[in-house]
Amino acid sequence: MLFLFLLSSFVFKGNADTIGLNVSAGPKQNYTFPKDFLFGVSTAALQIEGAWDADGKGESIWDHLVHVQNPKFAKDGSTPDVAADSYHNYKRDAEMVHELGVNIYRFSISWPRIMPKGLKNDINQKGLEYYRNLLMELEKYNVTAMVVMYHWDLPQALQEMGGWTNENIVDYFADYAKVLYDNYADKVKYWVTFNEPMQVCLEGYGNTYRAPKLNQTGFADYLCTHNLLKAHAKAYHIYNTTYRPTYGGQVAISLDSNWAEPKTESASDREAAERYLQFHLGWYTHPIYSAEGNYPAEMIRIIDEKSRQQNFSQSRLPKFTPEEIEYIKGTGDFFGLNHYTTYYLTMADKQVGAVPSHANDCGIVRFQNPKWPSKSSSNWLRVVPVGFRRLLKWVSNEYNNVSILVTENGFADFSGVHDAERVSYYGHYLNALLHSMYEDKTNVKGYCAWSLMDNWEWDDGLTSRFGLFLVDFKSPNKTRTPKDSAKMYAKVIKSRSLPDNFDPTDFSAFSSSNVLLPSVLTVVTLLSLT
Ligand code: PNW
Repeated sequence: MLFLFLLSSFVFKGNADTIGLNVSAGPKQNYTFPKDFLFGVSTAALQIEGAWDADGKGESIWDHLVHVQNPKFAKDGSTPDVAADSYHNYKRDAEMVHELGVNIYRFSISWPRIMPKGLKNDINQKGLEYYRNLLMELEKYNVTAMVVMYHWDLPQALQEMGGWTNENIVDYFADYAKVLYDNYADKVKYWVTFNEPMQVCLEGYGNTYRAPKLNQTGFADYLCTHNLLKAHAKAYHIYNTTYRPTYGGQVAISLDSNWAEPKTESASDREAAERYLQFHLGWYTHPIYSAEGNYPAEMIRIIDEKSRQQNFSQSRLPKFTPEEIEYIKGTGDFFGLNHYTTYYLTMADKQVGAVPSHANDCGIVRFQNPKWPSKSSSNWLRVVPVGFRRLLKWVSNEYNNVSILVTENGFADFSGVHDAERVSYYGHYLNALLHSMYEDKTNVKGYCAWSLMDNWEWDDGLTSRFGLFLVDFKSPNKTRTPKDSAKMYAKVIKSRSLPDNFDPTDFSAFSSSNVLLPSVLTVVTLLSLT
């Protein structure tokens, strides 16, 4: 028994991996969350609302994907047609938000629910009513609304005109934003134009991982980003000039980023990690948050050069005019950051990806250490809290100590209310956040957990659960039940500190992903039987 104890503490508490990264973000301290620190919880319309064609809602590109393009898209064959049925359960949703004791509820509005074909000549009053009701419900509980205008569900009618590759979408999006401001500016303090534009453009236009599965990397992903950034800036300026004087809210964008850890300390690996960050996060954030604006210089240089070599008459990376650079620069009142996991980076020693492609333009290789704690239903989600701390520092250094609001962070499992892994994940990542604020002096203003409840997790369907509340998808009312993590999060918010029993060296909740323990247990059991 003693032997087993010693062995398991060696296996699970020793958290330096073979390459050398200690995944813990730092030792136990008595840091507390400042009084004005904002806690929140996030969801997205398509993932929870259901009612995909109710009361005049138009078809979105995700409806089209799962009904027409590929009904087997989600690995369990499910669709978001009903999901958690928040269209009918919004009162319970608001009540759950209230039970957690958070300050902010970040949810998204479905563009085709408000404008069925995406254009302003046809506005669906029932759709407008739904979100107004939800906002009033939140107001009742004193919860501040953070509204995401676009969490990936483009009206299909606009996709048929080219979607984000059609420059006219800048004006269509601006019209949509105005409708939202006109109807809800009195009730919304924080506006987020786009959630994770990289998933929209790189994975949806450059790949097949998200709708509309265009799979035209090296072209459509760059075009999509170009128009999307202009649409973001236009929505920002409209608020700034017309609505901010009256309502005084804030407008920003939510960007997703993994942390990129150099595989070794070599100059080449460090360059690969930096290139990863610039070609993914910087692609979106340099134009908005840097002092000089525009895409990262290194990204422009590499893609221009490769395009020349590939015989194109112009660069595959579109150019902003000097006026556009100025117009986009500074259009974020805070930096919305979504973060889940970490990768190692190294330079590719041969061509990577198709020629041309975004991956080939990057010319780097990323991988994870299979020994990093995991045990998640999302195979990419490994638990590396120190990566969160380093990413926050990178963003702060790169963008002049910008105000950061973490708009998503969380962990997925296979279901159940006793979710020790999620409890542990939140402990570790909030510990990283506290170390970041107190030791690295980053300007983190708030944190939203992903997600309020289990939902339709895109290609993972209903199999991968990110919720603080469990949703019984089989029950007629989609019954919601708080998990242990919901109770833990509520306590953290109330006490402004990490749980008393939190141990930053303890990753044992994720232990069964480690192949060593099961084999050790088997050997020990066999030995004890003989
Ligand atoms: C985010 N990655 O997506 C989305 O904003 C949510 O809608 C989603 O449910 C949540 O994270 C969990 O998946 C991402 O692998 C998913 O880098 C994966 C990655 C990035 C973002």
